[in-house]
Amino acid sequence: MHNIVILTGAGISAESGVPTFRTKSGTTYWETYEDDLVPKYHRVEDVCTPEALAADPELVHRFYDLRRAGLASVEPNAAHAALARLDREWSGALLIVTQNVDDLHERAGAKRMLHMHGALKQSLCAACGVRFDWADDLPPCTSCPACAAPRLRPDIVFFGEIPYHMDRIEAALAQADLFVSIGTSGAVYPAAGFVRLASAYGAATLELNLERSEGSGWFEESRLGPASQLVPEWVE
Ligand code: BV8
Repeated sequence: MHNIVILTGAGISAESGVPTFRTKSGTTYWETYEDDLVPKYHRVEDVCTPEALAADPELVHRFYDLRRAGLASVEPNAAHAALARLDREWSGALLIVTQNVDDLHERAGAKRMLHMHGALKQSLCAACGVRFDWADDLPPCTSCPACAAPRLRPDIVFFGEIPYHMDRIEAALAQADLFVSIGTSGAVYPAAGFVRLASAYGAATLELNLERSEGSGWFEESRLGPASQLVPEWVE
């Protein structure tokens, strides 16, 4: 097992207190954020599509501002720490591909990782594609004087947009001896299809999840339980 690719989803951050997207009760993440300024959302389409950003940028920015603010009160858990230790100690190739937009993998010390759906701590100029570290007083888009009006947006991959780093992910999957999926429902593509790609390339496949995911049938092995317990056990 020399080359490992690990896919993580909202479930790895759940025990840190970050809400997941799809819960047994059916209440989705998108409906759990509200405050006095913004109404309760009822659909992904309200806050996580390019059309939503165009229709109501204030609402979309507010939704992501709320989630970014939430990062201040959460910490990495034992699962993030175990992956960071594996990253430090593993001599073979290793890539952590996270669907999450929180910064818990980085804060745990992970280095060989990427955010395929973007990151709350970044913003993007939609006019020229330049990224900024998020700050309260966001700098004007100084990199593109040509921008008549810089169009800063959350550096988040909305539904209908192409995830980041797909070439790098597909190259890693082609070389993988082992593909491990942690804390994801297997509901969102193309991430949900990675297990099939890895399998087709001959990799062994393992799922660590609280409950069987939509893609469980594609894994050689599924271990069910909380990530904070399963991941350190697996890394050991
Ligand atoms: C694209 C950023 C084209 C925003 C997100 C019909 C069929 C198939 C596909 C489609 C279709 N119609 C449309 C599509 C495409 C669409 C899609 O897949 N839709 C789905 C809903 C059907 N996908 C897209 O639009 C993507 N783009 O396809 O472009 C393309 C692609 C490739 C190449 C060229 C062109 C873009 C998708 C990205 C959208 N942005 N996030 C934000 O975060 O606000 S998606 C969002 O869902 C998050 O990123 C999240 O990570 C992701 C997946 O959710 P999960 O992470 O799995 O979280 P979830 O709550 O669902 O599950 C949690 C799991 O953890 C559960 O299983 C639970 O049991 C488990 N768990 C809970 N607690 C624990 C635990 N496990 C362990 N321990 C615990 N304690």
